Amino acid sequence: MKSHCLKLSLLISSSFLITSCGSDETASRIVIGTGQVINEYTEQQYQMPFSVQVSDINGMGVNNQEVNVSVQPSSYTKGYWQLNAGGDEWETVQLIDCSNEDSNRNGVLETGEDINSNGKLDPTNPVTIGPHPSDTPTLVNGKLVTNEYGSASFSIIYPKTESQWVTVKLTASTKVTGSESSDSITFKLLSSLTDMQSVVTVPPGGTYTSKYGSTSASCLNDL
Ligand SMILES: [Ca+2]
Ligand SMILES: [Ca+2]
Repeated sequence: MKSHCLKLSLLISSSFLITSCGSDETASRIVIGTGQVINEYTEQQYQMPFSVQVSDINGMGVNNQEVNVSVQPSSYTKGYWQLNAGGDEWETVQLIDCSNEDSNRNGVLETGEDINSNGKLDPTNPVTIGPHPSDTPTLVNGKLVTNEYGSASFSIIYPKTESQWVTVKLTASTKVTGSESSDSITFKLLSSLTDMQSVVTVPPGGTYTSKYGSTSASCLNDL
């Protein structure tokens, strides 16, 4: 009889442990990482690799966790390229940063959003999310799922012409037992060092000016 009671109490104890483990997972954390490396994806596009880590409050990686990644432009920059003082690298002269005109971020031009009066939303959303160039697990069929250590990798791809002229906000989020955790980083789309140092050719992207304007330090026009 005694031993029967003991078994029962062990069962209660183990079911309590399972509940406790679930609440640990609820307090998961997600962190975005990048090595700031810019690869040449095609002649016209760059690729920048990223990773995410999902862990519980004890720092243990959470396996098989689906992660959502999104990128939205937060601002654009007006300006132009010139050679630096040493003549060995392209550099930008940045006139002004202007907020994304799509204030409600729905991709639709609405009354009051076309601040520079050119008939369209600026900036365009120039970034697509794609697979990582070498790491696994990576994005497959639009889905990013962590490995046994809680890690997963992906990249962003964007036209060279947008590099230096658009700032984006990258957000990664995940849901564990109904609770969402997310991490965001905001950064200017970068150009590759190789293209910056190709001073015998044109600047990165092949144009000398920002497509959003290069002569007026005002967000009220596209000059
Ligand atoms: Ca809108
Ligand atoms: Ca506009």
